[in-house]
Amino acid sequence: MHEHKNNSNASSVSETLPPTLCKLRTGRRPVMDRVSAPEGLSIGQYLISRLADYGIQHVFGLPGDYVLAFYSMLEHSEIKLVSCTREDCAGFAADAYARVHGMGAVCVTYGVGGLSLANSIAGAYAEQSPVIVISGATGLKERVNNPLLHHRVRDWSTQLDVFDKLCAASLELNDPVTAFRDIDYALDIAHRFKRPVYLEVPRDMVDVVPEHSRNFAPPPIESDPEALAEAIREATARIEKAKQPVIVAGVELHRYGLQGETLALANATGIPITASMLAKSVISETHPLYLGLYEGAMGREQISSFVEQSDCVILLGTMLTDVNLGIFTAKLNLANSILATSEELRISHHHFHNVLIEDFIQGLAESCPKARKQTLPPGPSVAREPFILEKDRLITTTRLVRRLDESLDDKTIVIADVGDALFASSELVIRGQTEFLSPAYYTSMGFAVPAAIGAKMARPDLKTIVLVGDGAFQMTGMELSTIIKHRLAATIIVLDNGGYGTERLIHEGRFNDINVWQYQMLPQVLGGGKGYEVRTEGEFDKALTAAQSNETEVNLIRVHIGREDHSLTLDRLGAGLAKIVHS
Ligand SMILES: Cc1ncc(C[n+]2csc(CCOP(=O)(O)OP(=O)(O)O)c2C)c(N)n1
Ligand SMILES: [Mg+2]
Repeated sequence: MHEHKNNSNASSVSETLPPTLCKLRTGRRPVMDRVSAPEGLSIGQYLISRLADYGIQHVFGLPGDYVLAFYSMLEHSEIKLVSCTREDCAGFAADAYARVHGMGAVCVTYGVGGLSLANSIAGAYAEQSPVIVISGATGLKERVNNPLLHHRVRDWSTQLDVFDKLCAASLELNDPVTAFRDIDYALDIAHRFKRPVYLEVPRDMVDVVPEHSRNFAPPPIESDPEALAEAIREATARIEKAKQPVIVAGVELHRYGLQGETLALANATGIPITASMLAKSVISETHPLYLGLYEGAMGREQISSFVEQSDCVILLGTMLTDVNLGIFTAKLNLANSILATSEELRISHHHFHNVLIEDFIQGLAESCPKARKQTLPPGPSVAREPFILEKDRLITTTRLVRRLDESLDDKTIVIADVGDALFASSELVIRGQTEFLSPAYYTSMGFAVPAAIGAKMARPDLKTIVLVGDGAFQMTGMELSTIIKHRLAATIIVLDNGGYGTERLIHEGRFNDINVWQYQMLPQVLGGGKGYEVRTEGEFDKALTAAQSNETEVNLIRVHIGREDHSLTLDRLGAGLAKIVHS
């Protein structure tokens, strides 16, 4: 067994994490075993106390009569309520808060609220973001004789059934004896499996103080020691035999707090790291062993061929989604790969059961395989050309991203919406760890502006920059109103190409054109912040500089982008897909 050289690295990474994430970063272990529930608490009060146990300091949402009693209880608690303009926006905000903070919560009313929230929670499930969904509901006593109460659709349980499909656990708190246990169970599931959970609270249960309450003892989840040892032996042997091993870091490394362990493995062995799009910035993109994003034909050619020629691709916490794999233009040979996720571990064609990803990565780092020394392609910060501003030149997406890149530091979170905003921002070099957020798998438009609220509430110390297309902005951009109401500082860059540019590439049609808004006037209309309208590189430079130095309010920069202009990444994807279609 080799010495575990970089033990210290894991702790230095955890020191840079926000305190809550440090507390939660042990992945599967329960946050707290409640031996007995505190006496005299009502169901609503108990739920609030447990949210606080998980470090949740903000709950996003929108009230309605079925949830007012709980809302008022929340308002009088230590937790801050953040009301949004729509429930789906509150869901995106809670999702971003969960990604940055470790766990998030959203609270809405029955039917009209919950069903509007469903799409955001579907995204949280798909991308493994632990959001606690709390919904009010009709009182149990009100249901006698089956009346048609407002917001009800079909059955009393319709909304519960919908969320059952979108969450890792869905429970109605309809029995005082089991309510505390159900709350403990749901929170434990969200924490350990990094997925949303749903709690429905009938309005006449909020103030009920259970006479007896059951406790939940979270079962331990542990690796099978023999399977673990064998998997580490086999992975070590493969890595030592390989000519060109490479790590593809996935989003689960962030969700389970395994960046430190992964860096320990890379630093000790010299194995280079790439990341998938959904995991962008899971490892700081300026780390010396970081090569860039691996995204099939969408990514830099040098990186794609390095990974695809590798005889040992080590996929750690990576979801094999179409976007991560460059819309399936990636040519990965799983027979040459080690794939470790929270759901499976396979080494070539051998499948191992009951091995936790955290134990596997830690064990592998400790076994410290002797990997061959390799000549590496340059990392993203070295590979790029110096940027020379051309003042009067009409700005393009690629040049905008280069200019933006110049202004990034390790105190800036970038949030990208779906569309070319997402593809273009893959070209940014994110300096800090986990400072890039995007819905890069579920790809629901409208994520980014509301997500800025959640991210900013979770990390007020970091600057927040949003890149969003005009189409996506028209979906949820009114959430700027909440940003302004809470006096949050953020820079929102709206890429205005008059419509759905990404879709135009796939299929032209007038349905891809949208109504033109004077986006730059919105701060004035909504009561705060500054708006800018830019066409040239010089104008963008000026607006960005002003926005970056304005740390007290929102700055909206509307950038006119040519109708046919695309980022390099989107161009590469188009070319890659064309090759597949025409081969
Ligand atoms: C909620 C939702 N509806 C529809 C889509 C399908 N869709 C994917 S990209 C896109 C166009 C995005 O337009 P815009 O935000 O202006 O970005 P652009 O493509 O112009 O860069 C659409 C409609 C989606 N991803 N999400
Ligand atoms: Mg557009």
